[in-house]
Amino acid sequence: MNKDMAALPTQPDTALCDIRYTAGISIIVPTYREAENIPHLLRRINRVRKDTGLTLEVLFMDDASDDGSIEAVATSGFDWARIIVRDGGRGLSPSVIEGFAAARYPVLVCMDCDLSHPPEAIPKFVLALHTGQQFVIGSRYVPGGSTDDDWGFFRWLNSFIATVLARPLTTVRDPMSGFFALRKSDFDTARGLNPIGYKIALELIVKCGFENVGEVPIHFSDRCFGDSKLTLAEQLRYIQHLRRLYMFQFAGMMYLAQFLVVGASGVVVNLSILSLLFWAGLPEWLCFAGGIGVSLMTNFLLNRRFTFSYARHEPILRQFLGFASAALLGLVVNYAVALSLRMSVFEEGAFALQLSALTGVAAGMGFNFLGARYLVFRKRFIRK
Ligand SMILES: Nc1nc2c(ncn2[C@@H]2O[C@H](COP(=O)(O)OP(=O)(O)O)[C@@H](O)[C@H]2O)c(=O)[nH]1
Ligand SMILES: [Mg+2]
Repeated sequence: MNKDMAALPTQPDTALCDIRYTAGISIIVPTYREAENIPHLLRRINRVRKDTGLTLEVLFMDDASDDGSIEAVATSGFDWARIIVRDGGRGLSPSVIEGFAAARYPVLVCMDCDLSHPPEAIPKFVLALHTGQQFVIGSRYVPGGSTDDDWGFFRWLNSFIATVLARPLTTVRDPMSGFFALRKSDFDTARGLNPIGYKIALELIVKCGFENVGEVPIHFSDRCFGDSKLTLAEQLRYIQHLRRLYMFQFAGMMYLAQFLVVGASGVVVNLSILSLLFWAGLPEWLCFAGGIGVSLMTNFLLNRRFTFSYARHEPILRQFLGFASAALLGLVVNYAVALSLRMSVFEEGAFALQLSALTGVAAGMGFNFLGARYLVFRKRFIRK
């Protein structure tokens, strides 16, 4: 989890002198139909370049905009700016990821082209990386950060809800920001990035497990030219993205939670079958056995289908025998723990018997879960 998310103090300009000797910055700008904005952005970046002496390149990752973007970069006269036209279909996150991979300098910055993000903040990002942060975000929601005044209530609410939903994943105040920086070496070691959706910073923070994430306050301006490409479909995709990140971050807990729900359903099945058989006039020993047998099967099938769905294409008989053996051993563990507790810790007192039994049940269930998770439904069964 990220430990240090406090806003970075605004650094005095003199501190920026040191960073001009940094090995270089690659600024990645995903673009789709931003021809009007490109010259303005490049002019502002050029001013930063001159003021700080930073070595940098700008890489526009364009999705075949066909609106004069290529010409806008070519005629800018800046040999440190280039445009890569992608042809694999549209997508903001994949553009950024490809841009990071193609970057030539060790510090990566990602920003929008629509002049929402002030390039003047980039030196502070670099400084923050130099002074120990692993990931730096241009933030609207830390002291000193702001948005243009004409943000309506619904736009604010939309952003607020999206941020709150990401809260269990990170304590960063503005994880929705598309303005951020990191080291290329950290990006190169990132595995399993999912290039879906708009929220690439959140994806990187969660998947790379950064310990130190800093937030630099920025003023977020409204776009001057062109239209936003953030559609409703893109926002719905965010929910999907969140679910994946939750699964990634809390996988162990999600498995246990689902296993417990299935276990509870097994209790209901057991009692129902038992009552049904008893009502049909069968002897009690058979009623108990029927209840246990059927609930064992429904538990197995539900766990196979939902809790450990990654292993549901593997041979069912082998899995069932493993599951039943783990359950049987779980009963033995349950019994042994309950009995030994009764003879040592809970020798006397009110509910001592019940407490021993409950602890036995918990130990048995824990054993069952671990057996199912790591032996019966092993991860190596995943099919690519
Ligand atoms: N390459 C690429 N860039 C995109 C795509 N969609 C949006 N962008 C760029 O991503 C940045 C942010 O998009 P924008 O429409 O401003 O989103 P908003 O700021 O959330 O309204 C801009 O520079 C866009 O040009 C896309 O499908 N492909
Ligand atoms: Mg924008």
